[in-house]
Amino acid sequence: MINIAFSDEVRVARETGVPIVALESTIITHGMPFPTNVETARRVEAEVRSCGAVPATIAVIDGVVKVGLEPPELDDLARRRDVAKLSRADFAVCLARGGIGATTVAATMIAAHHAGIRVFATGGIGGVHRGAERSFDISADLQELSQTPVTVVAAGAKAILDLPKTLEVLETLGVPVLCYQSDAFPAFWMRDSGLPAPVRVETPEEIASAHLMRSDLGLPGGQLVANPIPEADALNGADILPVIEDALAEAERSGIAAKEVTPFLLDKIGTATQGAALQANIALVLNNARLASQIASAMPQS
Ligand code: PSU
Ligand code: MN
Repeated sequence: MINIAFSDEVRVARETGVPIVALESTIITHGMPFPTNVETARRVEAEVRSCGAVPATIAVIDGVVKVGLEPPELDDLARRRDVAKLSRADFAVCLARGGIGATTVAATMIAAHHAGIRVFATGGIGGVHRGAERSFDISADLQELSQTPVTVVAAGAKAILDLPKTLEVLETLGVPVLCYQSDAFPAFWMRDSGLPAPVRVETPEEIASAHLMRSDLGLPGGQLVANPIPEADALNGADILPVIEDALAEAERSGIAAKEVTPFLLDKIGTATQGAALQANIALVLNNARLASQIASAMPQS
């Protein structure tokens, strides 16, 4: 039996039909440095509340799937250095052993679906890594989007990835990529990756009805909503792209592989940009939290 525990806030929301937005925890433990990680996590939760929804930050603590963290739990998770990064492959083992783990996009989708939550906000998804034709490094996030009916709001994907291949794999897997009020697929810190939007959408209502229509059609899987970073917070390609190249070269030289790749690159880029990348990251997560709250509010509450 899986052990799920809801925060008080999420439990009340479930009973009273208030829309709920799932949030991941790998961004806290492996995506941002302390204390910015916990400050950002709190701000994102507050943003969801100010939009009339309830945040459910998801993590595994002592073998329990926590759907919504109480403030001391969030604090503890953000400070610890022994937290596993859990994707689909590691999730059940961690639960069975009573371990502690932060959920990636893939694992957060699995937990959200178990809890009946249909909308999830994050920063960027994992994707096809550059050189994947040699390394075979393709994030399990893509496969999860094709299997688990959760709508994930992200600012596209970072240019640490091979973005054309990432979009190709999503298309092959049958995952709709809905670019919010944009003709371009966004590239995390930048509003335009240079790749055209597979589908452009204009409203949260449209996104919510497309989600419901998928299940009416009997199609498994969710949707990726790609929400460009606000103009005022976006970085210049000329500033960020060389930093990405350096970080990739260093990862290659150091033989970084498997689940260490993404955290390694995020850390290098954060340090090299002296916080500019991190500030942009915070702004785009808040922006995604707002849109996810609007989408959740546009779905019928059961
Ligand atoms: N990309 C980001 N920030 C992140 C991650 C990805 O810009 O924090 C995290 C997310 O939790 C995502 C995971 O699900 O990394 C993907 O890891 P991997 O590439 O090892 O599947
Ligand atoms: Mn990987």
